[in-house]
Amino acid sequence: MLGRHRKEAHVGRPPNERLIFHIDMDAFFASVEVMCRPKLRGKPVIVCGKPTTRSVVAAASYEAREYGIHSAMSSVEAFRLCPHVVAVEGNPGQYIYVSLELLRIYKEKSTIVEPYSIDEAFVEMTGTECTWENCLEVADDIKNRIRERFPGLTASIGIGPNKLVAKMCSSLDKPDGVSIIRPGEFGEVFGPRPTTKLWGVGDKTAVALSMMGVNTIDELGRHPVAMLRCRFGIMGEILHMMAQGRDDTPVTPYFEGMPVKSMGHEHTLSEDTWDIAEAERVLLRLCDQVARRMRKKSYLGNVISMRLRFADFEGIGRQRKIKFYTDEERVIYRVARDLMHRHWRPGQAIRLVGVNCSGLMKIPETIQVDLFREKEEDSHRKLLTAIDEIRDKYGEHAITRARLVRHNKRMWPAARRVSEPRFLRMGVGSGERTNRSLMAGWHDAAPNLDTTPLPASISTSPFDMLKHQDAEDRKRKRSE
Ligand code: TTP
Ligand code: MG
Ligand code: MG
Repeated sequence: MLGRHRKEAHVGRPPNERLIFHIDMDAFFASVEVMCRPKLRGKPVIVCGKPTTRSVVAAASYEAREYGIHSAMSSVEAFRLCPHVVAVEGNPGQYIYVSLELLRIYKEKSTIVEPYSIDEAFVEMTGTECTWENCLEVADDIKNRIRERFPGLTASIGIGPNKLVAKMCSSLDKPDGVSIIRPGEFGEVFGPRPTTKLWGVGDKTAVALSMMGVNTIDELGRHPVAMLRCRFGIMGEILHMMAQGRDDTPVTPYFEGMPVKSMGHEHTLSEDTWDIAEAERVLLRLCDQVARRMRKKSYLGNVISMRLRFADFEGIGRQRKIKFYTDEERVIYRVARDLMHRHWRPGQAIRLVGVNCSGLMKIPETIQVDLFREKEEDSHRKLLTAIDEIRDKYGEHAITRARLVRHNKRMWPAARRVSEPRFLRMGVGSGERTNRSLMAGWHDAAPNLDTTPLPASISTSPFDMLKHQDAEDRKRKRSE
């Protein structure tokens, strides 16, 4: 009844029965890294935050798992189990990019897509062209689209009449499998399994259940609900329902309400200026505000627009699509500044400067959790988080860029400057040291760290992409 081979038609089900896919990528971080470094294909690979002696395995390729390596194990233990395992440092920006692109692929099949974690999503197929009869073909099509977009990436798909069943089903045939549990089949498949296999049941609950004589999912589903309620409160009722494969929670798309299309700021200068450096400073401040708003609202964008209005009230607006999503002012600024330099002509007095970011994607909370856990490793990200926190606490003007502080050397002696990016603290605590240590960098490489540069064609961290884009711009300029 399970497995990718089952093609028999589903008969006799009410047409309005729910049909839900749960899609989980296989060895997600490790597979993305292998995709970027094809020579690692077929090798045991682990992805660590930073491959120091204290780091932990975030993801292990299926080849590494054959040695007993798994997520959350220390990298020291992983090297002990498999001395030739290749450790790769994680690239959070890359995983988020792939994750958001995967959601786009799923959205081609249904408008109702709920991201559940950085590599998982529920897709509500009820009411779409996907039916119990053709769901295997639809699942194969999704897998093919993923492979076409990201060579080498595979997903495992669980198909069921609700989220619980679909979720539990997707892990039955990993990697690269499709499993179906039709209405009424849950007990047959999961009934004999221990209660810990029920989604959300941890060791503690399993022990408490075991003390009541409940060891399997089947036993839990048949246990008097009143006794479960008495022991676990409302959770007891939910456990009882779950053990019978019942779940009526909706697939909740991460976008509720009207989607925000863009975020931008404009500023009319107090006096028109012919000085492009002055306009740049205004632009930088605007980029800072836009990026801050995007981070606050959990948006990433990939279309950056710049607008200028001149003293004669004529104006220009130019935009550029970049190849990755960002919420960082340094990226927005570099693109907007380049647009400004390309389209402003000396002699044009600038009256207004504006910047806007569109092509927005909401970062689902579930992804964000992973994002920031990983991104804490990234010093610039840490700095942005610190700055956001300072502004949340002390107001928007508590901290600014050195460039935006007008030539007041007495106020900002050299000893107090932080190298790059040049943020200066203003009037709060003793954060300079914090910033310095965030900038300190990291040098403790593990022996098997793979340092092959990523091919330019692969979307990677925003800055590699930006370099790539700059190179393309230079090429274009030369040919113009
Ligand atoms: P998972 O989907 O749990 O694992 P996976 O995709 O690596 O492997 P599987 O084929 O079994 O699904 O998690 C997705 C990613 O989340 C994973 O690649 C790395 C990250 N992660 C961590 O950073 N820490 C963890 O403890 C776990 C479990 C995952
Ligand atoms: Mg996974
Ligand atoms: Mg997962």
